[in-house]
Amino acid sequence: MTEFYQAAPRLQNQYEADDLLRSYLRWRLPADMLVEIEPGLHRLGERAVTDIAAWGDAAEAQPPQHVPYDPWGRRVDDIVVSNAWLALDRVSAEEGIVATAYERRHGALSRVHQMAKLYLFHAPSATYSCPLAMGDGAARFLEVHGGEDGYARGLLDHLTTRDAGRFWTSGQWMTERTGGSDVSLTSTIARWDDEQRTHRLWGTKWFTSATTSQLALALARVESAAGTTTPGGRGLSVFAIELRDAAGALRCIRVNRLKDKLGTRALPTAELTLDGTPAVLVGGEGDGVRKISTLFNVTRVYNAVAAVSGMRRAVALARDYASRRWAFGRPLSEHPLHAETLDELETRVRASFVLAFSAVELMGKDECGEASDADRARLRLLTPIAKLYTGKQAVVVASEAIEAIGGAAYIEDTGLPRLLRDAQVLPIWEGTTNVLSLDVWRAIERTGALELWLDDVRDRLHLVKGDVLRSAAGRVSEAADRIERFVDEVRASDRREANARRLAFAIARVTAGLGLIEHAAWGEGHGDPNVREAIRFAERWVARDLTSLAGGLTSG
Ligand code: UCC
Repeated sequence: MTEFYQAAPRLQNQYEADDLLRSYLRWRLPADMLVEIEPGLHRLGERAVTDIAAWGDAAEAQPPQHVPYDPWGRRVDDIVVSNAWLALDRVSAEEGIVATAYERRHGALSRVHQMAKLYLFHAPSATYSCPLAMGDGAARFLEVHGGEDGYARGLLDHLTTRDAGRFWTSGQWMTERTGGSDVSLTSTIARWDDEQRTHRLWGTKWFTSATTSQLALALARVESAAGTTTPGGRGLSVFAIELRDAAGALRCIRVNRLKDKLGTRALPTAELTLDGTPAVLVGGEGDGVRKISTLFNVTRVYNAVAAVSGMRRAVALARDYASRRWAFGRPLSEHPLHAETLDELETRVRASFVLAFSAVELMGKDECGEASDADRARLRLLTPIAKLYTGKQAVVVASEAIEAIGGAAYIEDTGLPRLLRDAQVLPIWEGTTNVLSLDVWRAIERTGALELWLDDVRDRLHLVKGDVLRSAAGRVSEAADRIERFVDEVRASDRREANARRLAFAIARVTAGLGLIEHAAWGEGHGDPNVREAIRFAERWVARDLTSLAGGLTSG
C-alpha cells in the first residue's frame, strides 16, 4: 500500500484566477485601456505566484539584521537585508507599482490601474508594499506641498521612476515614545544650522518602518532663535531627510535596535535617534499634522488594498486546499458547511474590494483635478472607512482561512501562518480602528461628508435596474436611512465618540453593499460572464450584513 501524503495548496496566475478583479476592471475601465494594460496584469499575476512569491518567501526566511559596529569597533549601524528584499525593490520599480499612478497615462483611472498592480503585488511581497506605500504617500505630499521647488521635484522624480537604479522609497517618521496615535505629542526638535544652511533634527523615532529607504518624511517642532517651540499639532512641521551620504553612511542617525515584530518580519522597522540629522523643511513651517495627512491618506488607501490582497490570497489558498483535501469520504469543497464557510469569506473579500476601490477611484479623480467638492468630501470620509473596515476583515478572513486549512496552516514551514501574522498589523499601523473611527467624525463634522455621501448613495441606488437587484437596492436604501437617523440620535445625545465605531462600520457596509449591487447590475446589463456570482454575493451581503444593520444600529 502506498503511503498517503497530502498535496499542498497551490495558486494559479493571480490575475487570471481572480474573477472579481477582472470583472471589476471590465466594468470601470474603457475597453481600449483594458486592452492596453491587461498584458502587464497577466504578467504580474504570474509573477505573484512565481518569482515575486519566491523572493517574498526568501526575504521572510532571512529577516534584516542590525550590525551596530564594524569589525574595528566603529559605529556603523548597518541594516543588512536579504538579496530577495533587494530584488523586491527592483521589481516594484520595473513593474511601476508606484510610477503607474504618477505617469497618469490614463488620467484619473491610472490610480485604479496602479492599485490593481498593488493588489497583485502585496500579498506575495513579504510586505514590500510598506516602503512603496510610504514612498507613494511622500510623492503625493511633495506634489501637493513641495511647489515648484527644485529639491522637492528631484525627490519626486526618485520616488516615481521605473528605473530601478534611481528608484527610492520613503519612510514616514511620526511615531515617538510619547505616542503613536497622538502625534501632537511629538518632541523631536528642528534647529536651524546657520553654518550649513539647513535644519538639523534632534529626537527619537520609535517606529520607523522600512529604515533602508533612502528618504523619510519626519515631523519635528521648529525651535525659534530664542529656543522656544509651539506645542500641539500646529507647532509641527514636515521635514525631508535623506538618510545616507554618498558613501552609504547614515547621516547623524543612530539605529537603537530593530523591532522584533509579530509579523512583517522581512520589513526593517527600527527605533532611531536623530542626532543632529540634516533635514529640509518642505511645505513651510507649522500645521504639520494637517500637511502630513496628505501622505497618510495615501498609505491608508494602500492599507485597504493590501488588506484585500491578503484576504484574496488566503481565500484562494483555502479554496484550492478544499479541492485537494478529503475528509469523511469526499473533498472538503463538497461538504456544504465547508462550502458555506468559504462563501462567507468570499463575500467579505468582495465587499472589502469594492469598498477599497471606491476610495481608489475618488483618489484618482482628486489627484487629476477631476474631483468635485462632493467627491473630495466623500474621499475624506471613505479613506478612513476603507482602511478601518478592511483592516479588521483581513484579520478575520486570514484567521478563518487558516482554520479552514486546518493544522497544517498552523505550522511555520507551510508558510501559511504568515497570512495571519501579516494581517494583524493592518488594523494597527496608519491609525487604529478607533482612531480612524474618530477621524470619520472629524470628516463628517468638518466637511459635511455624511450628507454628501447619503445623497450619492441614494442617487446611485435609483439607477439600479432589474427586479432582484432593485429589491437588494431597497435594503441598502433602508440601511442608509437608518444611518441618517442614527447620526441624528448620536448628535442629540452628544455621544459621538462612544458611537464612532458603530457608525464607521455601518457606512462601510452600506458603501460595500452599493458597490456590490452596482457591479452586479452592470454585469447583468452587459452580459458579463461573472454576473451570476456577482448577483449571488451581492444578495448575500445585503441579506446578511445590511438587513441586520437596518434594525440593529442603536446608539450606546
Ligand atoms: O504606522 C506608521 C508607519 C507604518 C508603515 C505604514 C505602511 C502602510 C502600508 C500599507 C500597505 C501594506 S506611521 C504612524 C501612523 N500614524 C498615524 O496614522 C496617526 C494616527 N493618528 C491620527 O490619525 C490622529 O487622528 C491625528 C494624529 C491626525 C490627530 O492629530 P490632532 O493634531 O489631534 O488632530 P486635529 O487637530 O484634529 O487635526 C489637525 C489638522 C486638522 O486640520 P485644520 O487644522 O485645518 O482644522 C485636521 O482636519 O489635520 C487635519 N486632519 C486631516 N486632514 C487630521 N486628519 C486628517 C486626515 N486624515 N485627512 C485630512
